[in-house]
Order: sequence, then structure tokens, then C-alpha cells
Amino acid sequence: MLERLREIEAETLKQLESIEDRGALHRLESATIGKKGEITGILRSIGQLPPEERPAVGQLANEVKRRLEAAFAEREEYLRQQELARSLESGAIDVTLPGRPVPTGRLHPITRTLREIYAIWAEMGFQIYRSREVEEDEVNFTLLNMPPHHPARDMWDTFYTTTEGVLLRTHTSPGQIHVMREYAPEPIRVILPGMVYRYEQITARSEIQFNQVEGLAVGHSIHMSDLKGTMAAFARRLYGADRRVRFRCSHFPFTEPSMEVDVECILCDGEGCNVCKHTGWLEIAGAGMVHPVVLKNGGYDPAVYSGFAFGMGVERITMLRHGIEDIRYFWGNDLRFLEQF
Ligand code: FA5
Repeated sequence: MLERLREIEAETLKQLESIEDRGALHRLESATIGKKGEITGILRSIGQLPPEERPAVGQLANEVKRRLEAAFAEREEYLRQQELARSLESGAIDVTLPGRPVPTGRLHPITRTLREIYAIWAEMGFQIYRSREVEEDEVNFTLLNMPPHHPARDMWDTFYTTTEGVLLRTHTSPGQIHVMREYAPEPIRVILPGMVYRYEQITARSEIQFNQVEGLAVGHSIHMSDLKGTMAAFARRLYGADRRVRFRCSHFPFTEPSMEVDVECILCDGEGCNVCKHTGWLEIAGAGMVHPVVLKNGGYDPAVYSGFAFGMGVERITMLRHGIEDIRYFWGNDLRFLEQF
């Protein structure tokens, strides 16, 4: 029996040396030290041996079993390393490949324009003031010098709510009244950004909701020249230092005098194109000196205080900067458009 145990050990160790796959390794393992293996069989049958042989056979069988267990484990580890080396060599994993990109969101083109506008006005000392989008008829029109039934109200087609006297603001100008009433008689320098709503036909240049940025400066000795200089400085910061700016007479009930601010067309450099309707100029804002009635409604004495105001359309500004031909892209939620920014 002792002889047989030594034979099994020697044969198994020899076979192990040449085994190259894990299936064969496991088969040899179960034939020797597995549950039905020969060595396990010998250990089980020790009881049938003559008592004087039992200790020696038992001891050797256990020793052989332990040594073979170690040998099998060592060979198994060796085969595993070989497999790993082979799969790395065959290029199944290329650790130099860049990782899969995580899809990231991005800022809406209007948000980006708004942030640039905020930064330019901030440098000139204008703070942001947030005003409500659901507004009273009185503030949107009456306090801005447009009493009920005044024909100037027709300039803004309006969404009314089912509550009498409550509407969606048609422009950011009612915010002028709120900020003046909050700060009078302090001097004011604010911009009022936000969404406005108009009951208009939607076209390539007109939406029923769009963003405006209103501006308001109130104080002592504020003149038309301050308005012109400030608007020109803003336009040059946004569109480039050598852009020409021009001011045209206009009319708004809440400013006197009133004007429109035009910038030399950025698409054709003033030569004339479809976008500027062959004039070479693009309108960016309405503006003017705050009307005495509006100053009074805001709590400022027009004999002592003066001010200027302006209102610009953010979608139109963004269209011009990026050559976007249709305003409807902004709220169409089409990723093919949004991913370009
Ligand atoms: C106003 O809304 C005045 N409140 C502006 C103002 C403020 C004048 C303070 C004087 C003092 P207007 O209706 O022109 O004016 O609109 C201002 C800007 O909003 C326009 O120059 C244009 O850029 C933009 N805009 C007007 N209607 C639309 C529309 N339907 N879709 C997109 N942008 C529009």
C-alpha cells in the first residue's frame, strides 16, 4: 500500500507538469484526491488493514494528499496566468483606448447670450432686478403712461388671464415701476431680464414668448448723451470694437424722447443683405429718456430726477450673432440645433 501511494504521487506530479488546460487538471484532481479519487479511497479503506500497518499508511496517505493539493493549486495558478497573458497579447483589452464619454448637458444659446449681457452691464455698474411675468394691467400699461383704451396699447397684443386686470407681461418695462417704487428716492442702475409674452402670429422673426433685457438708470443730471454713450459702449462690447452704432428717432409712450438703437449689420458688414433687409443696419433695442409721468408713478420727482431706459430682444440678438435664420429653433427642443452651441 505504501508503495502504491508513492507511485500515485510520482505519476501525478509528472502528469501535472505537462497539463496545459484547466479541464484536464480538474479531471486528474478528481481521479486522485477528489471524493472518488484513489487516495481518498485508500484513506477510507484503512480500517480494513491489519492494525500494525494502519498508522504508517494513514500518515503517508495524508502527506501525499497535502502535497498533491499544493501541486494542483500551483499548476492551476500557473494556467490562469498563462490564459491572462494570452488574452492581453491577443489585444482583447486595449488600455490606451479613451473611455466612453459621459453625455453632458450644455447651456441653451439664449442662456449664454443672457450671461454675456449680464457681464457687460455688470461692468458698467448695473445690477440684476427680477420682476414678475404675471403682471397687472395697471403696471404693464397704465403706469407706463398708457391709460385704458389708449391706442398705444395696440402696439402690444396681449394674453389676458381669466382674472380681471391680470395679464402676461408684454414687455419687461413694468419692472421699471416695481424697482422705482422699491428704491425711490435712491439712484437706480439696474437691468431687468426675463420672459415676455405676446399674442402674435409666430413667424421666423417673431415668437409668442421671448426674452427681453430692460435697463433703467435714474438719478440726478442723467442726459440723452449718457444714454447714447452707454448704448454705444454696450453694442461695441457685444458686437466688436469697430462696429458702428446709430440712433433713430422713435416713439414709446413711456420715454420722451424715444429712439431705436441700430448696429451695423454683422453679417454683411453694412453692405446690405437679406437679414438687414438691405439697409446695412440691424435694430437691437428700443430706448429713451424716462417719461416724467413714469418717473412720478415710480415715486421720483421729475423736476429733480431724470433717467434713461432701454429694452432689447435677446432672441434677436442671438440670431444675429450666430446667423440663425428662424427664431422657432430656440424653443423647438431639437437636439440637432441645440448641440451646435
Ligand atoms: C418694447 O417692448 C419696449 N418695452 C422697449 C423699451 C424699453 C423702449 C424701455 C423704451 C424704453 P418693442 O416692442 O420694440 O419695445 O420690443 C423690444 C425688442 O423686443 C425688439 O427690438 C425686438 O428685439 C424684440 N421683440 C419684439 N417682438 C418680438 C417677437 N415677437 N419675437 C421676438 N422678439 C421680439
